[in-house]
Amino acid sequence: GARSELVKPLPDALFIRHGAHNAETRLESLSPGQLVTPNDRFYVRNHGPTPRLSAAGWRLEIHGDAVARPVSLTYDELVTLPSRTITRYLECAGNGRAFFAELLGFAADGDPWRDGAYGVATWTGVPLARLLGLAGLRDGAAWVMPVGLDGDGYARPLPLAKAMMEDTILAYRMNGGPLPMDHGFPARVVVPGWIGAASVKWVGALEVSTREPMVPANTEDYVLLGADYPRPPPVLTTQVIRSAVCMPWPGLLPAGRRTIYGLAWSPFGAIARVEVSLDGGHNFTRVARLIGDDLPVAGTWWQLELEAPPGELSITPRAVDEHGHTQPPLSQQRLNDKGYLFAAPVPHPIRFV
Ligand code: MTE
Ligand code: MO
Repeated sequence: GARSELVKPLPDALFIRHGAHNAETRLESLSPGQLVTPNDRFYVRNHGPTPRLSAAGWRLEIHGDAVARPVSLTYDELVTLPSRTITRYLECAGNGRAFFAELLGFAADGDPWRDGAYGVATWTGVPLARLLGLAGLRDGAAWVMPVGLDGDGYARPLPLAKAMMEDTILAYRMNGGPLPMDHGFPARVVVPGWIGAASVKWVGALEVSTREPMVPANTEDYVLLGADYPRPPPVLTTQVIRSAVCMPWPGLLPAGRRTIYGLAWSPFGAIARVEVSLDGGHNFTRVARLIGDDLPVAGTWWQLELEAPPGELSITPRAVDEHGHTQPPLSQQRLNDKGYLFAAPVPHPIRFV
């Protein structure tokens, strides 16, 4: 029979599926206070089926017109280079797309992800800067394009300055084990703070060039298209600061004294505060308590105690980070045809019975 397009099981209790090879985490299935998302619950966003690669047959080719001497590394060679371990989030640029339609009546193209195309992991890998150093950069080197070994060779160029940052790594471990197949085994790029599309999985090559390579992921997808934007369209880079209530949609709870849990995250740093509105996002009168780790470019759990009478109530969190960035009001949410970067606070409906 046909085998599944993904390797890991996707039980309905843990995931909302979007087609055959995409699934978002049900945030309510996570443990409040435990920031790192277990691998078996981490969202998967693939442009096709997961390729099943072996470490033994794998090579990393570092080449291109801006490389001094092309390099080919085996898996064993990669994992013996000095490594760096970081805890950072990944989030799909389309996370929250469902809310363009639900809250603004704007039909955006693409899967209607809610809040669960977000996950935090502890990644171990080799900084791209070190790998590029092995090959040597020529004058004029300006772009590094990690190329995936999946179907069409998904690839997306990174400006050299971002590739050279110490936290931009070629990761081969996730949460203490080898990178799972669906998350890019044997090795993937992790570009903290940037849209998930930059963190290329199943990397087989790093192509270093003087000119920006033009590929679907920086011309048609992961760009801002629409009436508000110029042509050629701006290419997406950094994510937006966001927050979520971790409950089914809508939530259902017994009336009375309850604790509501949620997550908040920022691509710029740690979360400083989570404010909460109980009137649909007009007045943010409450401040949530942050619980567990609050890590820069990863996120934090928060909780809010409330006394709820029977009836409908919406809970709207709004994150503020250590640099003062916050979520724009819904009235300032910019629209784009593909529904990227939904940033406004989301009123999460709960029925208390
Ligand atoms: N890399 C390859 N090779 N192929 C892909 O389809 N999808 C990208 C990125 N890297 C993708 C890829 C997108 S759009 C996202 S959001 C992240 O991987 C998702 O990473 P995850 O599946 O590990 O959560
Ligand atoms: Mo994505």
